[in-house]
Amino acid sequence: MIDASLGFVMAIDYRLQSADGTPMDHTLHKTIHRVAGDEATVSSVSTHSAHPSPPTPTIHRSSTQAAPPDPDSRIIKLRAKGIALSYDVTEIHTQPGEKITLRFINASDMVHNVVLVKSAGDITPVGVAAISAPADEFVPKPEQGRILAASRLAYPGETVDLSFTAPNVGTYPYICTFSGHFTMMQGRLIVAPTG
Ligand SMILES: [Cu+2]
Repeated sequence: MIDASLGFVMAIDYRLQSADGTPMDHTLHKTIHRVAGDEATVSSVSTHSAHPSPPTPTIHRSSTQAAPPDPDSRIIKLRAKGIALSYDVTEIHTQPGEKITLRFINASDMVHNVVLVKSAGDITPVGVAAISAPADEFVPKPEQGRILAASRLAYPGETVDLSFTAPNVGTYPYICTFSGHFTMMQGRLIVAPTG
């Protein structure tokens, strides 16, 4: 199984057994890929039953290029660093209708994204569903109704732009939906009336 487009390096299957030696009917499957001109990076880890073996989840990169940021938009930079599951900017203030480009600079060692959701109550449903949506870059289609805007995945060293128009007055969380990061990796967009 070699996926050249993802720079596949190697795959390791671990047979798991419990502490008392009882074999478990699961295999931990780890694949290591090389990402765009970079060192090898563990890009997917999954567990699955050995009988029968389902297809290994694979992260697909979007083939369509993101639209360039609106030249009239205000660019706000966000960063992630090291192994911290956090954005360096966790509160952004704006007014309804303002055009905004969140420029996410991934200076960390992990894959992240930025997803703007409609309310605090949407964080968990979107974040949990995202774990099962690696094929959609961790932006779950069944929960689109809770999502206002979503960036593509930013691999370590990448910068991605997310452009949108600020919605009505309110508070809108932004989260990373890459495999389980949503519980910690959060910020909020606060839209207040003009003046
Ligand atoms: Cu993340």
